Amino acid sequence: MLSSKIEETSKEFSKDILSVKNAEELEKLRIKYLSRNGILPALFDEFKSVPKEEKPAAGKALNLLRNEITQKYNELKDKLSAESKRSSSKVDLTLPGKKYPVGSKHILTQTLDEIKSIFKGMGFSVFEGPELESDYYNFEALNFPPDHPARDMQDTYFVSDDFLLRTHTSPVQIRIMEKMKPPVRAIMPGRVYRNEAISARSYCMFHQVEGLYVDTDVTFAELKGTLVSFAHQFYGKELKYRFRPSFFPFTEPSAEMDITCFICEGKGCKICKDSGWLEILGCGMVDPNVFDSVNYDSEKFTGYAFGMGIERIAMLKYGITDIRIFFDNDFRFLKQF
Ligand code: 2NM
Repeated sequence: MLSSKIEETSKEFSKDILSVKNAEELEKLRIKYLSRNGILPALFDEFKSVPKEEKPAAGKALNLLRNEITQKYNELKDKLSAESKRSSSKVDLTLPGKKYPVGSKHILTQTLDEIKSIFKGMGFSVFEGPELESDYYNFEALNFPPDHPARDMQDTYFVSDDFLLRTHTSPVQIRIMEKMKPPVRAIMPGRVYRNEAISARSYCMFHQVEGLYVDTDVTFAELKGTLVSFAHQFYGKELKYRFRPSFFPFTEPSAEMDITCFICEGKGCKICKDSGWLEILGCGMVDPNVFDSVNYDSEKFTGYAFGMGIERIAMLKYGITDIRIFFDNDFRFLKQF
């Protein structure tokens, strides 16, 4: 009998729908009752063979059953999809935060920043200039004689007969003096290039900071005072120092500055090659010939200049024994600073 089947189906559906917990089970429910081969279409098939006088009552019951099933099915479907949306966008505020790696400046940049800041504190400005230079700015204006070994292809990267990769930052000092009248007090940091055999101690490119002070009555004593103050600020107040006579084409007299080896405290070790001293820079009083190149009156003005290699300074400070490691981009080295 159709009417009893309708009643049974209604009861069975009410029971089945209670156990549906997710979209997969809901789909099984839909297939069982509503799909083309499901229970509901089968009941409608049976309706066709119901005797005429029973049709109104049976039809009404069948329609009620269909409405009930589709309505409850749709309600549950909406409820489950809302729940899954809510759970997928849920933010768990108790989870620990993501860790983002923090980068840092290259150790050469950090060293240069520190050097710049010390000299700025003593009244120096900072200037930069081209890395591709002319023979004139790199050598001639700086009083290098025509037969100086640095002017050889063997030692310098020539790009053409007249142009080269600068071997020091001194050409920037020439350019500044051409533009400015004394007093001039400035440092010039930058890359320099030398055609040397590459080893733990020398590389084809490195960084320099050179400094220059020109005014009336500038003395060697002022040069020493400035450099000693720099060394104390950079390496610490306890350090001892000495100035040794030396030679550069662009300064007369010239000197090199040593500090006591802070690795062995002067006793002698591998870093200072058992001398107890570390050379940190070269310096001197600007040669009058250099002043002539830039049309400064060498009777009226005197000046001092100095230069240091940043890699060397950083190697000494941090105990680095191979210059090439600065340029390898090896993360294990870089992340230590
Ligand atoms: C050094 C050592 C000594 C220097 C001299 C000049 C200039 F342009 F004034 F002549 N610039 N840099 C100088 C002096 C550089 O580097 C080891």
